[in-house]
Amino acid sequence: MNATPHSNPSTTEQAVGDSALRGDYEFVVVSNRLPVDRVTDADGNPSWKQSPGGLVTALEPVMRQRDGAWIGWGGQPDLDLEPFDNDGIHIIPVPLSADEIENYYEGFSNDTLWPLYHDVIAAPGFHRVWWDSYVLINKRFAEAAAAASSEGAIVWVQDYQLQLVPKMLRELRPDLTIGFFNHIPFPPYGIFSQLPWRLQIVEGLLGADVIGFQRVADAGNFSRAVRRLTSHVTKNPHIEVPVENGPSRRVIAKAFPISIDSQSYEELARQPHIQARAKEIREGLGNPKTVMLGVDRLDYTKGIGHRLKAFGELLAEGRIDVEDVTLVQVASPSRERVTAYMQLRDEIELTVGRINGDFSTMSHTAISYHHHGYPREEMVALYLAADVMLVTALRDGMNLVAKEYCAARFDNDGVLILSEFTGAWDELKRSLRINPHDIDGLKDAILQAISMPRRDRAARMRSLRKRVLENDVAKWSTSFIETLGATRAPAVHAELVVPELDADPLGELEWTVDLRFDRKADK
Ligand code: GDG
Repeated sequence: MNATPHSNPSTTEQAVGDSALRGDYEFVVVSNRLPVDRVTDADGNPSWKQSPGGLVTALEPVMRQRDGAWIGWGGQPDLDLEPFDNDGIHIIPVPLSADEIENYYEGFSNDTLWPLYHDVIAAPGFHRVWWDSYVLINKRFAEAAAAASSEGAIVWVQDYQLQLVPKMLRELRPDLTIGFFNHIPFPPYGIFSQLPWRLQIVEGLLGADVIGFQRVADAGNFSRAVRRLTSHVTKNPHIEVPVENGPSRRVIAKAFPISIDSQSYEELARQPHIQARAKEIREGLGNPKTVMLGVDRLDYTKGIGHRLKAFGELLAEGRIDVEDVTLVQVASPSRERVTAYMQLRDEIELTVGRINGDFSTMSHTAISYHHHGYPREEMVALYLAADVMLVTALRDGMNLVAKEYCAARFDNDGVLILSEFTGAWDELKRSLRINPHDIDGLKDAILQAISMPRRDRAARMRSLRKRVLENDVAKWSTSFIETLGATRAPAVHAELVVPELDADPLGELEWTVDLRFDRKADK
């Protein structure tokens, strides 16, 4: 079948109950970005390259087993393409015009919701034209999902760009089982209540049968928002949503902490050429005693400035020496058309320049700064090369980098410094916990990490790795899909067991969850 995913959005209401809105797919994933990239060869011929990050690796077996489709935007303006098959997954592109990208994606998603949901670290913009565009595009995605899904199908909607889709989709297709997963934090009510459209967002999400969050605290924040904005009865993890002329619907809102394809990171790290590359990286840095590493999208939520401040002060106070300690900072380009991100880049690069100007020597650079994206193999080599991993986010839904570092360290070495404001902190308690706002505390943690004896490092890393290897992304998706399945008839639930996750032994995975959902859109 070739469902047309982007019929005129204004036809949504007319389409309700329309039998034409039926597709062939039993399992449908809806995300802002497709899990494939459009690449053009030397002759200008376009083709699609799968970019399987953790999520697609986890969902691929379910997709294949259950006739799955993936709905999302192709990453470029005005890409109005027919659905196609790619590596066993049916891809349904949703087009966005340049104006829609500006208003729905860069505007409402990345300049309203993103800062609001991350503790207003930056000031959110509230603009009615952005909101109107968000509603319109959510409708378009909902229509595409309605058109693709078979009778009684399961639809799993991903992330904050699509919070209205569950309700819109339920109105179009009451027969579907709908899940939603929020990859970023859900803010406390005092912050969420600033949003002029807070009720619409809550109602949008409540269209789902299961709403998944990264942390228990996020699920709690959502339930509190429901209580403040509606009269629905909530009893953790259930929310009773009244239905006109019928029994109420029971929605589940709870934490499903996301993870990574842990085994594939370990397998990559065990490859001799990656270990050789790690050695080469250290040599290139002048073989300092300690290599510290930060890997982040260049985003104001990641606390990159806080980490630079702590590092710069330690150098200035002579508590560390540039000959002994180097900080490698990978700041991958992100949302480069959003003003707050342009300003952040200027600030970070100014700080890096100052620290390097003040402290670097001819043979040793204080901060090795890289504003690039790297292939996954290079990331793993960096993880292996780093004695200390710095995760200093001011607020982060999960933070996969922290988990990737642990998964890669099969040698049970390396120290993870981890912000308590990440979802990962809930699980990785044997890391060195920091509050990134406490610069003195952060400096102490850096010194503690640098001087930690091998035995302590090994004991901590062993425990961190156990956690990350046991709770991988396959377990995450299985647990979510089973919970979703359990909201349906038992017979259907029985079919929903997710088969073994296929690892990626060749390590050809280049981009990750983030890059699919978000970062690639910047290109
Ligand atoms: C959102 C939430 C949540 C980064 N640079 C490169 C590269 N990366 C990869 C990392 C990691 C991913 O991007 C970033 O994931 P994070 O979890 O650290 O952060 P966000 O991008 O903000 O992701 C977050 C996540 O969604 C999943 O739910 O954990 O809280 O904000 O995998 O390795 N990968 C490659 N080259 C790079 O240069 N290959």
